Amino acid sequence: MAKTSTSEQSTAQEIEALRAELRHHEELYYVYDNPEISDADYDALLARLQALEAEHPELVTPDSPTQRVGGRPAEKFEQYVHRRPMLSLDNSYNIEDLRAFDERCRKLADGRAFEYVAELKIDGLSIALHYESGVLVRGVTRGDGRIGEDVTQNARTIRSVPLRLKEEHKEMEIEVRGEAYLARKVFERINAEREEADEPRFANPRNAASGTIRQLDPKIVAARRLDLFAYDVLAGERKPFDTHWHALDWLERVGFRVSPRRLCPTIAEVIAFCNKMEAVRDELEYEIDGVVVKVNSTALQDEFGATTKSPRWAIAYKYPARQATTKINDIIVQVGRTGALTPVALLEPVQLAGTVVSRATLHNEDEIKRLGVRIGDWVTIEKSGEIIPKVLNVVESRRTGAEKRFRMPKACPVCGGVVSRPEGEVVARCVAADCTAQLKARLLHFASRRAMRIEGLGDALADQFVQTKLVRDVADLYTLTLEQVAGLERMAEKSASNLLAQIAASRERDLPQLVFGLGIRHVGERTAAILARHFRTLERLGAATVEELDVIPEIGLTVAESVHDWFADEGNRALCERLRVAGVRTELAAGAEEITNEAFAGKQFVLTGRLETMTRDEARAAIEARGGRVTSSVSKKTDYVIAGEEAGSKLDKARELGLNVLDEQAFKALLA
Ligand code: 3B8
Repeated sequence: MAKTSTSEQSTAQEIEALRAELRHHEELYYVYDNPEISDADYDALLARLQALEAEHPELVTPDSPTQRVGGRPAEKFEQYVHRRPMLSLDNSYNIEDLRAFDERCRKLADGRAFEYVAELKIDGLSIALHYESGVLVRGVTRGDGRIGEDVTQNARTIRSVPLRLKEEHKEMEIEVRGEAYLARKVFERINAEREEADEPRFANPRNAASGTIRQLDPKIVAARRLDLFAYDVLAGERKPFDTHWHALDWLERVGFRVSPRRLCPTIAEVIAFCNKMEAVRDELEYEIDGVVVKVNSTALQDEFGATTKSPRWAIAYKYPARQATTKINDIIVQVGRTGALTPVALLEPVQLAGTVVSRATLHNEDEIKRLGVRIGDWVTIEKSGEIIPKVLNVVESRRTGAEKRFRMPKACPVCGGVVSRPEGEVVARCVAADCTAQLKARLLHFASRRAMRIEGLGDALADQFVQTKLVRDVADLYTLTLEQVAGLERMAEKSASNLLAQIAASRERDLPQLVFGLGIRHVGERTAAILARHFRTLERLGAATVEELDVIPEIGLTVAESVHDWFADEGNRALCERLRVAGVRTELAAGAEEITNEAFAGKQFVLTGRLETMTRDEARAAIEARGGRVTSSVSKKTDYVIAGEEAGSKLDKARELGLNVLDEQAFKALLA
């Protein structure tokens, strides 16, 4: 071995120690949803490791946590032939189908006893992960089942995919198969960001996940936060465990996430599991489209074999989709804060998955063309994880001929300004600089809960501010006087002074909220937080070059350019300066200034059910502001479970574990 100096040795040691620490925290976070340290502390450790690896490129290994942030974009994906084809599952849509599957299996088993494993069917896409001596060496999509695409770089960005197995298997080469997916929350964030960026929305989390894994730029993939549930293990072409149940246990042991499952001696138990999971389906953080039922014994699996398409030892039991049929009474056009015109269908109110739906977004002109929707049409609508349902298709058979075609307006429906839709873009925009609809939308965004949280600044008030020209940009809010506000229609002095107090209080919001509130294109809540934490002051963020922005993990070139362009604008710079002069905090709040509260500091909270007096985000913010953490699943480590109305399985689990359960009133008391 070459001579190495002691300092090099100690660097190598520090690198290994950092990696071990990061792996430990990744597992707590991504597999157990139970972090011990803050995101900022994690980022600091990762940054230290990145710095050391940059100085010592020879010490970089493929299983280092730094490899998750995404390297250079690929030109294209190489094809890869699966050693054992990745088949797809046969579907069944009702209990009779399940019983028929059971009959077939029992015939094939010819009197021998066997069990089933029922597990959740995650609505994502299947990928294969290859490990050699415990290290991830390759990730491949299912493709057509025989040939997939090599997406190794992208697979590495998935935090719930261990880059190194915690325990090696006696086989040198192991293939783990699993379902990559996007959590509902992440899906909604991505679609919000895409809307902001004028990119077409993804129809559902599955499409979004599949578009993401096939992204050539791994940085974008890293920012999208895919997740994975493992569901199978192979060693070459063989299954290395005697039962599927043992395989799943092993997967969990070596660092994978495995979805909720049950060992079922009879098909009746399988059916009970299907029904139970259907009832809690909406509470899950990810979309499922059913339950997968598998014969447990791998010897029997091999014996039953497969058709060219699907294995005979497994079946997917699919839940009914949440769809409804209703009529489009009208199509209106809304103007967003970037001037984007969004057509919205006003529906004949209809019951769908527990709520009454009366609006559905049509997204843009191309979408209306694609669907062929007309005013007066009967349509099928679907609600997935999103709050706003979407139109799936037109029920052509119900057309009467009285339906009217819809045309996007040539002028802004609010200010009458010019509408432009540049070549190649899907979104039409009002380009008037003084469009009141845009200004109003900007004000509402700035004042919204996730931004500067100015309570009481709602739709009607924003309208008046804009109409009376009292407010021409968000900085004007901070110079409003009591006389001006009290002088507005239907505004009592008391409400006016309340509003001014709210505006004054918003000066103290932290930098991430301000950056988000500015409404820079492509900068959603998460990106705003990354930028704020990186630059720490608005001034430094505003002075950053495209290159400086682009090198930040998770910030891609589009965002970098958008941020740079925004701050390059004279008017926007002046706006920032006026906000600063008005006393708005433009620096990241130091850790010491956080309010900590004995009852909260270092404690873990889980929120479940609906609170009457605050939203989930507000409750989370209140807990975090006092030094507590909010996690999504209940475990022994949970200190408090806050249970609102209609609390579900989390509350049951909390009671089972004997945890502290607080109702809303008790929680408020604790906060106070
Ligand atoms: C055999 C077993 C395909 C699948 C399988 O959560 C096969 O097991 C498969 F040919 O696609 N979406 C799962 C999921 C998917 C599959 C599976 N198990 N849990 C899923």
